[in-house]
Amino acid sequence: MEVSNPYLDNDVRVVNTGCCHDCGGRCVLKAHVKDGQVIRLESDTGEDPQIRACMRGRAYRQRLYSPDRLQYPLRRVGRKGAGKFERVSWDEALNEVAGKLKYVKETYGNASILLLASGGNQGMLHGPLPVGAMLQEFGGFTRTWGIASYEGAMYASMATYGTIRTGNSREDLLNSKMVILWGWNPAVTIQDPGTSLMLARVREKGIKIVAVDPRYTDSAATFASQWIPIRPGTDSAVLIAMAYVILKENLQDQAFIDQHTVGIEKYKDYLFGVDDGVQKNPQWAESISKVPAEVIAKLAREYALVKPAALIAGWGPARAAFGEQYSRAANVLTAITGNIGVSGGYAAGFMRAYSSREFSHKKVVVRPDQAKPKRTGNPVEDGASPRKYSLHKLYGGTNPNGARIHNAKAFDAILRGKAGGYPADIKLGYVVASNCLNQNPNTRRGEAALAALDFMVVHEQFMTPTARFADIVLPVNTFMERSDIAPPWLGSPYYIYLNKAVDSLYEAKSDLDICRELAQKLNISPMMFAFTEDEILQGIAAGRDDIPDYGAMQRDGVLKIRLDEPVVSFKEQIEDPGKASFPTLSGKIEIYCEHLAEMGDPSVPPVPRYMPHAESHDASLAKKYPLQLITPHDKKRAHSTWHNVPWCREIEPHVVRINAVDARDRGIRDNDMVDLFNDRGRVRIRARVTERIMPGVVELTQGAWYAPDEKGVDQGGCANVLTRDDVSPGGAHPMNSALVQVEAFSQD
Ligand SMILES: Nc1nc2c(c(=O)[nH]1)N[C@H]1C(S)=C(S)[C@@H](COP(=O)(O)OP(=O)(O)OC[C@H]3O[C@@H](n4cnc5c(=O)[nH]c(N)nc54)[C@H](O)[C@@H]3O)O[C@H]1N2
Ligand SMILES: Nc1nc2c(c(=O)[nH]1)N[C@H]1C(S)=C(S)[C@@H](COP(=O)(O)OP(=O)(O)OC[C@H]3O[C@@H](n4cnc5c(=O)[nH]c(N)nc54)[C@H](O)[C@@H]3O)O[C@H]1N2
Ligand code: SF4
Ligand SMILES: [Mo]
Repeated sequence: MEVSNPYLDNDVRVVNTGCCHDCGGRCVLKAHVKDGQVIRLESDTGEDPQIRACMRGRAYRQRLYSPDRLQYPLRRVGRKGAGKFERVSWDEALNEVAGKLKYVKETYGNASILLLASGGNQGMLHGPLPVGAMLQEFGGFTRTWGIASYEGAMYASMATYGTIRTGNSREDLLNSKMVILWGWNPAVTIQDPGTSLMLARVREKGIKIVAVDPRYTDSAATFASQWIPIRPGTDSAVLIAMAYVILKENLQDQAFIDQHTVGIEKYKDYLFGVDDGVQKNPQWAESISKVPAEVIAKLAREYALVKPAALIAGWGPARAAFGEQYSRAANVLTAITGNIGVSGGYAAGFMRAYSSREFSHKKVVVRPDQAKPKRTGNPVEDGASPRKYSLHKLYGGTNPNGARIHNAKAFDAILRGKAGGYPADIKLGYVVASNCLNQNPNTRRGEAALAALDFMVVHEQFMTPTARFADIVLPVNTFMERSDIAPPWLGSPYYIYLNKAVDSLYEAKSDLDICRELAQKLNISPMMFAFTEDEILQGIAAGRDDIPDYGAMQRDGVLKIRLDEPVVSFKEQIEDPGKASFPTLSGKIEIYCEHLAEMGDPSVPPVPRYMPHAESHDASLAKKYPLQLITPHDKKRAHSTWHNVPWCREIEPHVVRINAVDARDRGIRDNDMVDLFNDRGRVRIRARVTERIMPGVVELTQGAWYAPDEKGVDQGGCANVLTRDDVSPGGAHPMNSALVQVEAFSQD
């Protein structure tokens, strides 16, 4: 949709579009197009709240017109991973993909086709959707479950509240008296455009902001008046000790607890050592977390007394072994202090504030026969039982069935198949909008797995480390070359309409068009493919009652939804419990979760607990690998996307951050080359010696592209060379739970 602007060159049209890769935003971009080329990008200049693009979106021309863009279909000619390909026609490429799909289906069955789909594009249409529709119609496929982003936080949110809609509108933070950024760094991760602006206003208003993070993040530096460094993986201990202090000193909101929660007595049994003889007091938590006992006690008292207070429990600490325990402990703390359902408070949880699909918190208890659906839409999954530890009695969240493979285990499943306890022997990998080799844990095992596949096809824009392992690579266009709708990230009420700005470059096509052509070769006709792109988008919009005028949204490139008042999750339940209940099994906030209790398994305790694991700071492995590695999200990229964009790379070099104490012990100076390694792999990279990370912890942000040398040492700085391909019982990926060693690198 074009808007003419009299102040501009008459040959320039301004296309209202947006940016929607997988970062914490979805932003307005206005593409200035001249002679079929985007010559300039600007962002939202319209009415408040402005949905302004960050530097990555503004640098998009360098991604769109990158000399590295994949231009035409490619067929592998060298060894897998070597990156040697030859140009083939679309017809040849698609014939080969269709032939392999048919062969694998006939020879091994549909379950041997594994869809490795991820969130590289966050539009509602393009990306994995058409591929799933196609493979479903083809007789089904094996699907993964387990979102790396938030699976642990989601599990905890479901167990505690029965829903993921637990957040408040960002502007409601202005009504808080204290805001705790617990493992939350929105100055970098965005977490809805406008969040940083709101935090700046919170600070200007004199509201105290505290940051709890092993790193002195940009958010801590910009907004917080107190930084509490904490050992990774020990947050649940500190949150549990805060509950201990509050209950011991009688600072809890007892009326709230009595009316809205179940299980406080059972939690007290754990806190006061009735279970195990251990008092979960601040001294106990200090010895685990390195946070001084008096700091814990003070924070607990402040949080309980300065009301309302907003504890924002980020997903990063939950992207860890037993990550769900941290989230559970945070949720329960917000309940004990009565900070739920009130303006200025915050329930933690999954933190979705607004969703057009979920206006009210409906309680739906899933009957046992429904937990094992006969028809799932994907024939491979029909009739499969819920996976172990699934919260299958609750509606929503993820309740994967046993026919699915956890995303972190995809490589292991490819390598071990049914003999390893997986539901299928995988032969064919179908990769879309995913750089799984780089982004899934344990990259070197990933290499072995991708090399072991009989066939792999990748839809991509660039020759990523994953695409190098493909047999066929199909070039995909970007969101500037097609139209789409992007929903907001977490809680801001708006949609972006991404109008196509320019024609597809080179021979690139959309995922939708690729699947349309492939479907013909497979002799199938999925219903979706009978419609044009615009018809499908209209259909998507029609399913949402908060998009009243598709045409206006398309024209403006954005639909800002006006809410009568800021969202405060669970306001109805708290104001009138007679009328509304929590969508949990008990109808209340579950400090003690009956659904978990029924599992009778100590790894999913019914009350939150601190639980060490094989790569905790004090595990026996720490003698060999004494440093804890965390792998946060980077401002230069959204995961691996924008990695190869020069304007973004200029911002700062990719380094491992290490505290001066640890560096000195190892003879490492700032800017030295170092080796960062464990039994899974080795990364060679420059060190940044800094006080912005606590001793004992090193940081390597995720997303830089894996680039192994001939000895298998990664020269690219890919964090997942070092991470564990394990799964927490709640489904969390343990990406912040790896032990490593760092050594100065010397040539000899
Ligand atoms: N710029 C940018 N923004 C992004 C993305 C991106 O790649 N780049 N990705 C987007 C996506 S898909 C997601 S899921 C979100 C992720 O959003 P988050 O999960 O919130 O992001 P992270 O940076 O992984 O983690 C947040 C903070 O947790 C801290 N942390 C790590 N381990 C621990 C711990 O054990 N305890 C405590 N207290 N803190 C810990 C990290 O130091 C970091 O500052 O970000 C989104 N936004
Ligand atoms: N160590 C560590 N690893 C992590 C994390 C961490 O915190 N630590 N975070 C995890 C998280 S939260 C996430 S969400 C994942 C993200 O993992 P991925 O989703 O795999 O990573 P992305 O780089 O966002 O996108 C993957 C690819 O999608 C491609 N792409 C973009 N648009 C399109 C499109 O329209 N069609 C197609 N076919 N391809 C497209 C991009 O070129 C890119 O190569 O990474 C996870 N990995
Ligand atoms: S990268 Fe994310 S925050 Fe930045 S412009 Fe794009 S959508 Fe917005
Ligand atoms: Mo994510």
